[in-house]
Amino acid sequence: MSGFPQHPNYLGLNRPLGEEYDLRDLPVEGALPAEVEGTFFRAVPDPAFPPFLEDAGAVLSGDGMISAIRFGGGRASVHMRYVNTARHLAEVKAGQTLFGKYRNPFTDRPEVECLDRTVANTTPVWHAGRLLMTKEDGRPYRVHPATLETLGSYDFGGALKSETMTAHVRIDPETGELFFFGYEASGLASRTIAYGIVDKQGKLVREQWFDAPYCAMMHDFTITQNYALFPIYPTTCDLERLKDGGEHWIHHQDLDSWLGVMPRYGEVSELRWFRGPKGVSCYHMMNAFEDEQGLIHFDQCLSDSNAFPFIREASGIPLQQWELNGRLARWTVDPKAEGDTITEAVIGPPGDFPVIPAARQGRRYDHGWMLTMNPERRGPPVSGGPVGAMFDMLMRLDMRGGPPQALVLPMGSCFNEPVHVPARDPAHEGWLLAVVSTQAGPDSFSHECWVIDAGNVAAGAVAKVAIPRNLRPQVHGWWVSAEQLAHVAE
Ligand code: V55
Ligand code: FE
Repeated sequence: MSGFPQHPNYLGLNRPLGEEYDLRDLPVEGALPAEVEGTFFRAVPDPAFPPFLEDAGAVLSGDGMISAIRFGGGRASVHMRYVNTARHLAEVKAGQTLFGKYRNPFTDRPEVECLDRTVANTTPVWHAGRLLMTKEDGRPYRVHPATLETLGSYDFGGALKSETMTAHVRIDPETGELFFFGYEASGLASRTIAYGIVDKQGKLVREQWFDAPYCAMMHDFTITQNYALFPIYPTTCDLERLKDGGEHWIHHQDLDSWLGVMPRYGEVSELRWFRGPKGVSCYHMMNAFEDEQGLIHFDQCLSDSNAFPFIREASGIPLQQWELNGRLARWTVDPKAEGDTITEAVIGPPGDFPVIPAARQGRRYDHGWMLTMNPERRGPPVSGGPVGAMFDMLMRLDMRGGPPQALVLPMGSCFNEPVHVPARDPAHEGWLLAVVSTQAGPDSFSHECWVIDAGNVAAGAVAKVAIPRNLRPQVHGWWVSAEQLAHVAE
């Protein structure tokens, strides 16, 4: 891969690779737990061709690749394929980049006007026997879980009206329903939010639309057993700016944040907006739940400004990464009370990539895991990923107030987001799988998939699977058990 700019978006761990492969019988150190049987799907953005204009936001526009690390019978294999989006296929055919800046179609080459420009690079979602590669700026692409072949853009059999669907869906563990939203649902820069429910069989049974207070970057949302919660942080889009060839997103420190709260099976007319602090931003929520008093708690990786340097730069915000006051914050609202008050409590460290057991989605939970930076590290973190710095510490947080546990990596190593694999024994917290990358030279890295006891992360990996290939940083992953993989939808 050549011709890429000398920019951190394309250097070191972020070096474009574009390699499709299948490697079986990977070297395993330690013993793979028998119940880790299934596939760890990972979304890995990887730009196939150099950009034709300057765009720091292109770090989010890498062509989606799907990586599958398969476990079974004490063995592991790894597989990598491009998602053959309309965009990727058009660029392969042309032998060059045809699409311009991150989420600005007015900067595209004229021949791709009206072509779907999503890159399906953010989360592999499994639901009702289907594997979907998602990105918030468009509709998902369906991928075959066994062959990794792209089956095409997916609209729930023609039922989806929204032009977009989030990469952060929420699945209720009891009903099996998938809850999702899409923003800019009725077009570029629109305030329209779509809210949808897909039943356990994969049928889109409800889609309602409502307006956000302003057009905001809405990366994630949450559900509880009775509510759907839509957070709005003041990173906004403007159609005129896009038409002028500008940035999709500008962050505003002086604008209110909001939390939209509605009964999850209710009407959008019942949605109420609660007012949050000005200028804050969050990409990922850990969870949300209702307590015995009916209060709603909403736990999120919050910071005082947008975590992406390219967005702060475009917004003229001089804050550095270490000045963002990151924290795991709990917002509490009373859906039965008058007014629009949100109360905030700090319940955990700065960091991101929060993970909980799928069985606790929308319910009170005892523990969660997240990535953070070792406060005692001496020296710079590994460069890479969209923020430019990779996390080097995994934490297990006890939400009941017990002490946290930490797994600290040595200098030069970093974590990609873990997935949780449940254990059969209810007394065991299960396993975490995470790709760990280690710098070997200025431009070379080694990679392993670690299997970690989720209840005892401080003990380190119980098994390490070597991946003898180059890998770019992953965005999100999804665990699909062998049992689930046995039921692929038509
Ligand atoms: C994020 C990632 C994206 C994106 C918007 O992690 C936000 C946050 C990989 O693409 O388009
Ligand atoms: Fe995300």
